[in-house]
Amino acid sequence: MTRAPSDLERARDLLTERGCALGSPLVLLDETTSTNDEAKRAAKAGAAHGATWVAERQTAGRGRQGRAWVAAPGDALLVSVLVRTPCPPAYVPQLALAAGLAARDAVALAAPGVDVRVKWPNDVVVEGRKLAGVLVEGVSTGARVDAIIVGIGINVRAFPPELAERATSIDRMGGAPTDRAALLVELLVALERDLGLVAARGVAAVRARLAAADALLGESVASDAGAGVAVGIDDDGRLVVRGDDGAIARWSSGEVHLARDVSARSTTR
Ligand code: BT5
Repeated sequence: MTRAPSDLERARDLLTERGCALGSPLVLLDETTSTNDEAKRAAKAGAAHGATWVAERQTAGRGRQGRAWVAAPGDALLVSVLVRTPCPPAYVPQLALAAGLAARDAVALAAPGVDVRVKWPNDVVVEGRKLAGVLVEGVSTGARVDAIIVGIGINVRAFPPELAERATSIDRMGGAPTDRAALLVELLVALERDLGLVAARGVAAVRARLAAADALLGESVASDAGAGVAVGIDDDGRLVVRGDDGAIARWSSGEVHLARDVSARSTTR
C-alpha cells in the first residue's frame, strides 16, 4: 500500500528547500513488514543513494539480533535510508554511531531544552529511557558492500505500554505535538552531514559532539564483556571502560546495561 500519510507529505518540499540529497525519492507507506526490507529490496534492484522509505506501520519491525521494534500506527517515525556513500569497511560499523548522533540532534531540535543523549552503540535516550533506535544493515555482493541501509525508529507520540519503564517519546517531553515532517527533514539533513563525515574520516570526525552527547560517560556499566565505568568512545567507535582494577577495556559490540538500572530491575532490555 502506498497511500501517503498526509502530515509527512510536506517533507518533500522542505527537503528540496534544504538541498538535501537524502529523501529523494521519499516513499511514504501505510504498511510494510519493515522499512529496512523495502530499502534492501530496492538496493538490490539498483535504487540510488538517498532513496528513503517511511511507514506508518511495520508488521515485522526489527532491532538488532532478531529483537523486535514495536510502534503503534502513527505514533512513531519509522524511516530507512539507502546510502551508497563510499566507505572503508572499517568505518561501516561506525555509521550506526553517526546515525545515532544525527537522530539525537534531530530529536533535540524537536524538544528544545531536553537533554537528549546517545547511548552507545545505537540508542537515543532521555534520562536513561530509550526514545529512538538505529539499525544499520549492509547489502553486499560477495565481500563488497554495495549499499548501507540506515533504519531509524523514533517514538514521537506514544510508545508501547509494555515498555513504560524503559522508553519515552518526544511528545512525552512536553510542549506542542511534534511536527513529524519537520522532524523527518531535520533527521535526513543531520544524517547526510554525519554519515558523510564518518564515512570519510571515521567516528573521529564527530568525536567532540559524540563525547558531549554520550549517555554512558562516567556511568557504571556492565555487559557480557565485564563491568566498570564508561570513560568514553574511542576513534574506532569502541566503548572505553575502566575496570575496578583500573585496567582499560575496549568493547566493540554488545549490550550495555547501566549498573543502576540492573540493580533497579531484574530485566535489562
Ligand atoms: C534498535 O535495536 O534499537 C534498532 C531499532 C530500529 C528500528 C527501525 S524502525 C525503521 C527500521 N525498520 C526496522 O524494521 N527497523 C528500523 P535494539 O538495540 O536491538 O533494540 C531493540 C529493543 O528495543 C527491543 O528488544 C525492546 O526492548 C526495545 N524497543 C522495542 N520497541 C521500542 C520502542 N518503540 N521504544 C523503545 N524501545 C523499544
